[in-house]
Amino acid sequence: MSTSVTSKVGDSRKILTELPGPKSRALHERRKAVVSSGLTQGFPVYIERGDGAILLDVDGNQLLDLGSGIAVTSIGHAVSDLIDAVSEQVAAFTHTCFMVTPYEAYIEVCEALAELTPGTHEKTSALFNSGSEAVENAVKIARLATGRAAIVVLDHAYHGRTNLTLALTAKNMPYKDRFGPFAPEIYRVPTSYPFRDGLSGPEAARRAIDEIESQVGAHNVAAVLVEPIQGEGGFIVPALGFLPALAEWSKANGALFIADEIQSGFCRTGDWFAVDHEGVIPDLVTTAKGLAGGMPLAAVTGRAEIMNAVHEGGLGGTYGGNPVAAVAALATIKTMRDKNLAARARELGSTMLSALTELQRDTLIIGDVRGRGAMVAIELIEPGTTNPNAAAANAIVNYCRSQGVVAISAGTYGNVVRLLPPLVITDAQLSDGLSVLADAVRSVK
Ligand code: PLZ
Repeated sequence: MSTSVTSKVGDSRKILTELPGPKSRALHERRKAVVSSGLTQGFPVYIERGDGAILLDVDGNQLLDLGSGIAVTSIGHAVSDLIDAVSEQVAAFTHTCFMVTPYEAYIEVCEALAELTPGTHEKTSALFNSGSEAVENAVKIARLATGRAAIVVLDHAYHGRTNLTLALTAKNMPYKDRFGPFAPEIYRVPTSYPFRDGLSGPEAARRAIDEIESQVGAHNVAAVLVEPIQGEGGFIVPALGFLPALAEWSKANGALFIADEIQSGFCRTGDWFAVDHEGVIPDLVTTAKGLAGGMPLAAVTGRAEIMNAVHEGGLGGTYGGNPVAAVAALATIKTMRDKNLAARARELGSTMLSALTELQRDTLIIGDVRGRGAMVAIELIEPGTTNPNAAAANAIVNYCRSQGVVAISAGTYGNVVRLLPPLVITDAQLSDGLSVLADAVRSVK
């Protein structure tokens, strides 16, 4: 391992070699011999250190991070409070298994989740390692608590890659193809996708509810599971009124309303949670990613009577709520509070949305600019149509990467470029990133 403790990370993008540079290319060759080619290759620039919104690669290039490792490092890279908390915990003990001999940090994380998630009702949580695991457990809990089997999910949904969560995820390639058979009793209904359906929130909700009632039967539904802003599906922001109507329908019909806030939660959209925007109070909330600043931690949080309906021993796992990840979450939440990162996300959002809306006027390939807070995207189309233009999205992402800007694509049709900067990105860094993105869009015009 060649990481040098003396290497420093600057505060702006600086490219010294072609990208990927020679050391990254050599690592990539080594990788090919031993890492399964089933993993996405992404941007094969190998990282040595990070600081704030800058990543230093093994060739000494300083990259601007506009992806936060898919909405994970919202507080930025190398945050001293998190480093201190994790280092102290590693020195104290790394693991006991909470089910064998417990420790305080797990309780503190659950206290924070009870306080921060929507609603003032009594809540309890269970902690896990990945977003997929949290979603799987939310489904288990919902079925047990309601005594019903059917889970309703939306078109364009992404909920994970394990077998049950693949059944919940919509997109075939690359996620589901030939990995089935998938778990039964999952029903998919239309989402609210204003750019493509032109429906108001209540109209889109009516369309979804009609399908649930006619094709599933309200009394069979254990839960309606939604991402309040769909992430991998293309940063689809539902029309106002859609989420409240689905939540109300669920309540009226004895079904649980589950918000998957794994990508949209923890200040990303300018509130602690994306559902806060419309005052929706879910029965269960799944969280991960931004929760622990890069350490693997996920949670299901919900109404105490639902969460506690499970028999003792029904929930668990060796590592869930690992103490190192738990203290990382506490440091992350403290940083979000101290720096008021929800407010910063709103500022970043207004800067990004106005720059991208202006860019849209100069080009025929941006069909839609959308997002909330620091979860913003452009949807690329073939000029004069609404046909998805995945080639343009790929070209834009590749151009950004060639300039040392880490951008990522999304979308059922692969035609969305999404921006998920660390919430601590500076104005100068963001404006640099947006100008590279503008050049990228113009380069494919
Ligand atoms: N729910 C809303 O966004 C993870 C997936 C990347 P895990 N999204 C990134 C990829 O290609 O695998 C995600 C999400 C929402 C659930 C998950 C799953 O979280 O921690 O990846 O299991």
